[in-house]
Amino acid sequence: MTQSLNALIWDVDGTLADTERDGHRVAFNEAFAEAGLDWHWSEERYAGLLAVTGGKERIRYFLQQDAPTFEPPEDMDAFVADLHARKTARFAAMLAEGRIPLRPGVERLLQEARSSGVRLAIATTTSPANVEGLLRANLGEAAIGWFQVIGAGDVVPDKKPAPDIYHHVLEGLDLSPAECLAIEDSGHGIAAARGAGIGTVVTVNGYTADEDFTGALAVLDHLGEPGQPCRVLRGEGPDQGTVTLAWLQALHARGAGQG
Ligand code: XBP
Ligand code: MG
Repeated sequence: MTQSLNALIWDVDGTLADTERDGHRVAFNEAFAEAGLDWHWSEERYAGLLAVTGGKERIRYFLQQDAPTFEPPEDMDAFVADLHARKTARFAAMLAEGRIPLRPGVERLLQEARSSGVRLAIATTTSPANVEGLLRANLGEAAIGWFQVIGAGDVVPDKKPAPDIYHHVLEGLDLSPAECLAIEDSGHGIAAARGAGIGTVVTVNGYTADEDFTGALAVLDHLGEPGQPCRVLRGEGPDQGTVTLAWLQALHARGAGQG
């Protein structure tokens, strides 16, 4: 018997909002300048650095890859943590200024799920403060409470593409993978969701359009809005180019067991 769709599990960066190129990347550069470092992550360089999820991990990866000429500090953990805290503060300021809107269809689909009793959760690599800031800025403080579980950042030892964060969220929801759908934007994200056995819909963005989405139930350019239809990039797509809860429920029923 096919399990009904009981929860949507949302990724954050690139899915709820297009946060990387003009958000996180800019916040990292502002933090480097604030710390007196002459590092600058261009849009192009950042594309390569997104191979590593997690801001702290990304800074370490940059140091290994680009080995900037600087005197390595005694306590590297503290150095990286301080830089990341500066970056997170800068990103929080951008969110509070309303500079990072939700992607098309996100608010509409969240409201459809809420009014249909389909539960909501978040599974993200980004820091918890960024999730709350994004929801608060775009939907108001109460929206944080729409999500039964917010699995974010360091709450699990291994970040995406490891499935840990999705296992953490399934446990918090007390649901099986077959009762859920994940909405993701990246190769790392679908790898994590499918690693946890969860059917996944992908909405790509500028940095992820050419990544590997093997096993996705659908690959779209966004969730669509009436008058702003989505484009189907792989697999099947919704009628009229708008991803509705009803379409996700039908897709989930057809894709059951593909997880
Ligand atoms: C994307 C990430 C995050 C952000 C930066 O997360 O990999 O690391 O790039 O945020 P997801 P932090 O797509 O899983 O939402 O600096 O807070 O890690
Ligand atoms: Mg993402």
